[in-house]
Amino acid sequence: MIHFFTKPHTLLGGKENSVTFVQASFKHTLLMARSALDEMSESGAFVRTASTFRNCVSRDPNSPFPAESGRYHLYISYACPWASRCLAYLKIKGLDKAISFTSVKPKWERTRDTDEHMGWVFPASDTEEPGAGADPLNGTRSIRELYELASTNYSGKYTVPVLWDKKLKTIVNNESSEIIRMLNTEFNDIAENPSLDLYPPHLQAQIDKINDWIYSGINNGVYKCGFAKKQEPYDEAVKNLYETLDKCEELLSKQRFLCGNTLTESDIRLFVTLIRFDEVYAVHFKCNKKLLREYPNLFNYTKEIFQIPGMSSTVHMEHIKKHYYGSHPSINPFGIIPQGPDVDYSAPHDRERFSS
Ligand SMILES: N[C@@H](CCC(=O)N[C@@H](CS)C(=O)NCC(=O)O)C(=O)O
Repeated sequence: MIHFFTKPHTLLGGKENSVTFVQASFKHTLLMARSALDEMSESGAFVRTASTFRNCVSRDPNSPFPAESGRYHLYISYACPWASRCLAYLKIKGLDKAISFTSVKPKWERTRDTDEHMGWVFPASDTEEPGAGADPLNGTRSIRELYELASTNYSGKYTVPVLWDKKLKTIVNNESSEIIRMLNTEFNDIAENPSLDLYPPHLQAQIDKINDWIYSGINNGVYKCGFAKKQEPYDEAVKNLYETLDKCEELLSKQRFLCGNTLTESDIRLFVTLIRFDEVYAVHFKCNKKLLREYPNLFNYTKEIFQIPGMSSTVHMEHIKKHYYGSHPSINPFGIIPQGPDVDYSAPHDRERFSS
């Protein structure tokens, strides 16, 4: 395995990157986690572990991972909100010709015959599951095998997204919050839309702050509701989720986007959770106190972002529903996929009212 630690400071920040929140009482459990379903504290609360591969692609041609067209591949699942952040950047920055991508199948399957691990697998052919493709680079059967190619002694979760370096045949980075920062700035020489800056210097402090409370209240908040194994942590997560949604609703009643009148990274990060809310989280994760459709500003805001050119192609609702309802038997033992509500995000929205 190749170790390079060349992390530009702009890629850091945000609670999801931090390993310091792992407290002694459940450290052992978390370090052993092989899947999100194992990430549990003793009090029955869901606690997400940090990602492992944290190198960076750089615009500097002399860096270990220089930004070159055709060199990198993004492994995603259309179902996964974290991977979908990265796919959204590929599309709106116009990088989908320079960086290829493949989606796995939506439903977790056994990744090996000799143990019980369930995770992301590739279809055997590109026709087996619309949207999903066979691994075009390494011929692996699962995301697990990719991690094992990159590291012989890896012992963490086998998560998507994975930013893969075709030249060095390794994982560059598996943390979406860092991958999107690289896609925003480091590939501008080859991006079709280099002037779009979703993390502009004058808004960085504001974006970082917003990301923090949206991550813990909403992005990760819905998982804390859904994966709680006791009433108290569930109640607490729901309270925090709805306080945070109310705060967003209030903000978006006064301005078009989270940081004002321009789209930023914070909006993409919020969008990937909101687009899954009524179809999945409201039912599967018991986030049913109020639906997204009952928040006029948040709902119209979600429609507006969905309608940005390129964005709708990142939302594959069939994959999203098949994954959540089908991959967590402890929550939905029979894997039945609810038929509704089939929300139309391409319907007109009222956000132009903020244009000057
Ligand atoms: N912090 C990571 C989280 C990625 C993540 O949790 N991905 C989930 C899919 S939504 C996954 O691959 N889980 C596999 C597992 O839990 O075994 C990121 O943002 O990139």
